[in-house]
This record gives sequence, C-alpha cells and structure tokens, in this order.
Amino acid sequence: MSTVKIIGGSRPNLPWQDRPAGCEAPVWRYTENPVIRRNPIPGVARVFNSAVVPYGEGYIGVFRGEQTDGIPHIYLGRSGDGIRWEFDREMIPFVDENGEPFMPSYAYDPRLVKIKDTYYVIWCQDAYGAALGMAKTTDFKTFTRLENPFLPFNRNGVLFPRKIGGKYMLLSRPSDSGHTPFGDIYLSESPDLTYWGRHRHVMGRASQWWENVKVGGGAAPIETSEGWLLIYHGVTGTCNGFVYSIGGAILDRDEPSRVLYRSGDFLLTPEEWYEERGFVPNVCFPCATLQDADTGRIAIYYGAADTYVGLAFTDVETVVRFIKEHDTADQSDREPGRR
Ligand code: BMA
Repeated sequence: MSTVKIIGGSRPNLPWQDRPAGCEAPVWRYTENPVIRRNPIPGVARVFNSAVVPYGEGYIGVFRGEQTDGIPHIYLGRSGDGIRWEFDREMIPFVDENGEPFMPSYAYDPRLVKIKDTYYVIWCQDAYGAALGMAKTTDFKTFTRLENPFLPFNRNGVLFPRKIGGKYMLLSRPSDSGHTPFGDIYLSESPDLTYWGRHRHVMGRASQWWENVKVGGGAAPIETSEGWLLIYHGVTGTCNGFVYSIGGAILDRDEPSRVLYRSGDFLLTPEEWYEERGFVPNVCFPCATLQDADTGRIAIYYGAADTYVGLAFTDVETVVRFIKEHDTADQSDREPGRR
C-alpha cells in the first residue's frame, strides 16, 4: 500500500511500464523510446522539450518543433495513449486579446498547465531578449497571449497547477542572453497572471557535481501528501559542454519557496543513444509529467539530446522515498528564500 498520495485525478490509461527486473534506479525508461523521432512534421526536423496534459479520454500537448530553417515554434499534438502522437502541420497561431495574430518570432521549451478550466502555455521567446511568453486556451483552438510575466532574461517558466494562498505561482530561472553559465530557480506570485511579485529564491545550483552549473524547473509540480514534487533539470559542465540530468525535490505545500528535501543524486542522466547522441548530446530535459492518483504512477516526458522526446516512469512512493534518502537540502533551501 502506498503511503505517499498524489493529490489529483485518476488516469487509468496512463502510459506505463513496470520497473524492469533488476533495475534499482528511481526512474526507468520506456523500452520503445524515443516516442517522437526525427522529422515528425513536414518542415520540422526535431521535436523535443515538450509538454502534455490529459484531455478528454486521451492526451494533448504543446511541442517544441525545430523547423527546417532552425527556428523553434510550438506545435499542437494529440494522442489517444500518450505514446503515439499526431501533430498539426501548422504551428499554434497565437492571438492578442483582440483576436489579432500575435506570434512570437521564436518560441521554445513550452510547458502546459491546467488551472481550473483553463490551460496555460508558457514558453521562452524574444522580448528584446530571451523572456517568458504565456498564453491561455480553453479549447485548444484559440490561444490568447497574456502579458509576458517577466523582463528579459528569463527561461524555464513553470506554473503550479493551482493557486496557493489565493495566488498563481510561477517558477522561473533568470538567465542571460546565451547558453547561461549559471542559474537558480525562483518563485513569483500573481493575483491575476499579469502582475508578478513577491519573488522568492527556491533553490540554486548545488555542490553536487551533476547540478553544479545551473538548475531549472521542469514539469509542473505534482501535489502530493508530502509536498510539491518538483522534477527539474540540473546541469554540469564538461570539457565538451553541458550535461543535463533530471533531479527531484519536494517543496512545501503552502510555501513552495521552501525546499523540504532535495536529492543529491540525479533521478536520470543521459545514458541511452537518444540521450547521448543528437543535435545537442547529453541532454535529458523534463517538461511534463502525467500521473494517476489511484496507483501513484508517474510518466515523465523529457527532451532527449535536443532531438527526441523520451518517456520514463516512476511512482510517487519510490521517487519520494529516493529524494528523502538522498536528501541534501540545506538550511538556505529550507528558508523561504527572501533577502
Ligand atoms: C537550454 C535550452 C534548452 C536546451 C538546452 C540544451 O539552454 O535551450 O532548450 O534543451 O539548453 O541544449
């Protein structure tokens, strides 16, 4: 019997494979990975770093599609089983509040979060520098842009799936204009999704070697009986460039700038050919999870080598136990992050 509970809905058709015999890792890969391969849409060479949610009986998602001119935009995809995806041929047509076309010149690393009856897409785009963009939809036909939450430079915007203390909560990662050689995760709150403030530090790059350069929010936090389970990316540097692994932390349910536990060991690191080989080698970049509160099962969607989408599995009991057993959160993590 599971003692750690996911707070959320049931999802009996969650994509799933049992942990392979002999595997002791906290997260295991889908054996048929990658689930999205090269050239998945005409004019799109690679899809990766993408986010999905349950929709009706199946699933829907926003996908980073690297076009054949090298520019990323966001494409809509649908799936009955969360594994085989069909994409719209045209990128998502964002509009402004008057319904007029309002497209970012590029858009990448989308997240997709449902709050009540509205779905929010958050991505990185140009706003006189790399900044977060945001839009909302209720029908996946009309995507209305909201104000950009923050000034440049900022990336990795991740909304919490419900208000906390009456406020929307957004994780972000202030950055620079390039392949940022630093980066901590911050939390900001808003009463209306327009004005953001009360900024708090959540967690920084750690002394652990696999995440000693930068960290960034990944999937929308999963509410559990132990706190918010945050699946994030942690980055190290090597003589041949960055290596992106997947980490796990648990944030306080009422004050999520407080890190209760943070695993000093990664949950998953590049190992398979589709993670080690591609446009950018050695990248595992989580952007979404699907979960089933009845069984505690969690499916993690991650970009692999900036080329593919991979799927991996865990369950809430296993991953929370792992994070607690490998906890390295220090006093500054546990504080509310205000100076
Ligand atoms: C980051 C972002 C991600 C990408 C990663 C590795 O800065 O651009 O989209 O997956 O680098 O290239």
